[in-house]
Amino acid sequence: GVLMTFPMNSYLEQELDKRFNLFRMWTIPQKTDFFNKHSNSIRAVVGYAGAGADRELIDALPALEIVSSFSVGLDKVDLGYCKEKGIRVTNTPDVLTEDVADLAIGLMLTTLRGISECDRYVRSGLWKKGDFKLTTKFSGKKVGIIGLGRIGTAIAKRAEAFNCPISYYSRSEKPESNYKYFPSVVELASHCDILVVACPLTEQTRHIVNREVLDALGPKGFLINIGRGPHVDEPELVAALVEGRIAGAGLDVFENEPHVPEELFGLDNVVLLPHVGSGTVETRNAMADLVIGNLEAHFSKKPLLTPVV
Ligand code: 8YV
Repeated sequence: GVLMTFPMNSYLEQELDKRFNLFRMWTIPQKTDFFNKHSNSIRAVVGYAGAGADRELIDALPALEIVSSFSVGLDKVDLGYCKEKGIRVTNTPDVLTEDVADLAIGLMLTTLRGISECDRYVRSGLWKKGDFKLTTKFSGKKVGIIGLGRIGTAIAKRAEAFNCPISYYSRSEKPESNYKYFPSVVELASHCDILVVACPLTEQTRHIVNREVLDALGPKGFLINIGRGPHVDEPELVAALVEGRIAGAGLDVFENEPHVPEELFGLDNVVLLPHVGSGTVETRNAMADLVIGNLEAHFSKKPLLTPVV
């Protein structure tokens, strides 16, 4: 049996249903009865960015062998506990890199050039009353990236085409990279115009963007987050935006999704997206194929395609 934690993708659900005895967690009213009856037959969990496999779920499934996540980020999977218990874990890297990097550039352009606000301006008939205000140029702005992994590097490559000087923060300097390295996020923030969060969420990176970082970014600086909401101290971000201590923000992720702080709804220098970094038909299909490929490899005792644990 395979347990899916949430209706994350209908193609994935349909393909899992064809191949396995599929249990849908969101349709189970009485969890205790369900686990009493089926826990010994569930050998795999399919989770995603919103609902993975925590210690409680793992403990409820004594026959669990593998967690195959429909996401690259594994912050909702207890990796240490899986390792300890010999449970394999896979994710969906690479296939979503281009989409997430494309969206990061889209957020930069939309935020600096006010594209969403322009659209609202036209629709509400305001254009007839006068021209739109001037905005901020994107090409040539200094882009600082937190996390120079697959996604961070793809963002850097795209931003280079806009003549943006690139710098980055990561745990250690990447000798193979020509981009400028800063050993702290505060230094990175004070030397860039656009700060981009593109690292995995771990205990070390939780609230990596705090008040000090936002103040280093400053009143002309923009924050772009395509990582995870908890990378940013959200009440501090809201305060910085409301008080004009930073210039604007483009956000695809939030601390408590789908809850978005309502103070942001009235701000035109903020662009708010509903966690759609990997949200194209092409990429979600490729992610689903990778989830299934990993499960099939595991059950036929072949090497996993994208193993993490
Ligand atoms: C989500 C993501 O998984 O890959 C990640 O880490 O955050 C996204 O791709 C997506 O919401 C899946 O439903």
